[in-house]
Amino acid sequence: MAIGRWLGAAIVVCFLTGLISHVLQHPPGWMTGLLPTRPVWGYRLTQGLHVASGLAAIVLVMAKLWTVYPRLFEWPPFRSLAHLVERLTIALLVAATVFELFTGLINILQWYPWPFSFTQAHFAVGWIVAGSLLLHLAVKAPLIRAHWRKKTSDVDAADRRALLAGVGAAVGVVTLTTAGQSFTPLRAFTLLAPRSPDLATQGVPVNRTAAAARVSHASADGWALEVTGPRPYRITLAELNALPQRRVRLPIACVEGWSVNAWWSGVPIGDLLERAGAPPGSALRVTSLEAWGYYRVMEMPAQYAADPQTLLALRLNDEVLSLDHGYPARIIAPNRPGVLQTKWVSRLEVR
Ligand SMILES: Nc1nc2c(c(=O)[nH]1)N[C@H]1C(S)=C(S)[C@@H](COP(=O)(O)O)O[C@H]1N2
Ligand SMILES: [Mo]
Repeated sequence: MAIGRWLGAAIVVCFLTGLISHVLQHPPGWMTGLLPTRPVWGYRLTQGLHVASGLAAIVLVMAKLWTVYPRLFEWPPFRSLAHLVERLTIALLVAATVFELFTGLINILQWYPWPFSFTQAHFAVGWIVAGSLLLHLAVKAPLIRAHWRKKTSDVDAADRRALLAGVGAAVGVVTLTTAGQSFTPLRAFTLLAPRSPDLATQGVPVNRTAAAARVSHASADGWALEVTGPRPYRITLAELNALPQRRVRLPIACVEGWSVNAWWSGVPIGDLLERAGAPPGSALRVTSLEAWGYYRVMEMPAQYAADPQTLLALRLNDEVLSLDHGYPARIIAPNRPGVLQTKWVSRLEVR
């Protein structure tokens, strides 16, 4: 029961933070204008929790299945219609949860062995987990109520304590050795995190390298930013460097759970849009030099484009951006998923 409770809590946290991540990346039209730009670390927190609760749930699911294991092979398979329904909801819950945790885990390990789109499948099956968890709780409600009424627990209290301590320790170890990827005080313990922020250039890890995106110094040579709008223009790197610069401290928060704060400097996007004659409240489409990739084109709602902290960044931690971090220019905006912090920007289109 206790393991079930923890697992339930982990699933609820994972589901809600997953919803937040989905909405920030694919908002339904009516929500686009409502996405908040503050706190700047909002997505860093929710996505850190998403991955941490998912990793904890992996340990808890294994423990839970281990404690109920004999009942999975009960014979006869069902004794009544109610019993059959109960077992089917459990089968659905287990299958959907295992699918979510497994696809999530191998996604943060950057391994994509499946033919379907990870984000769509992971999002859809998340609803199945939530629905079947509610069904499971409804079916088990009488039992749960009886448990809460019972005063003292019975015979094998010592056994249960030992099991809970073991499971607690396992969850603790997994959390402690991975949470440092987003929670700086635990950075020293990130043994199991796939991308330690310390194995990074300019103090920030790199998910997709310039080589993987087929961007080279040669393709960035002779670069000029193209800005379309009522008064379209092109602007070179030297000209961008000559404009008033702003320096902000913002995190990169990857959907895969790692995140890190950094100093970014460059030209506020609002200044570049104003120069193109964009009316206030304009949204933006950003295109990358990269020839192919899911994140080549990015839509930026108006509130991010107008935010004084949203930059076309030219510098990272006071050095010129490395090619891997998006040289000659990249986007950095507050409270947005890493996938939307477009690197190697080549064009801004006022919408
Ligand atoms: N053009 C382009 N920009 C991109 C990506 C990409 O694949 N192509 N990856 C994004 C992802 S997933 C993340 S987490 C951030 C990471 O930025 P960094 O490599 O500078 O840490 O860049 C984003 N910008
Ligand atoms: Mo990312």
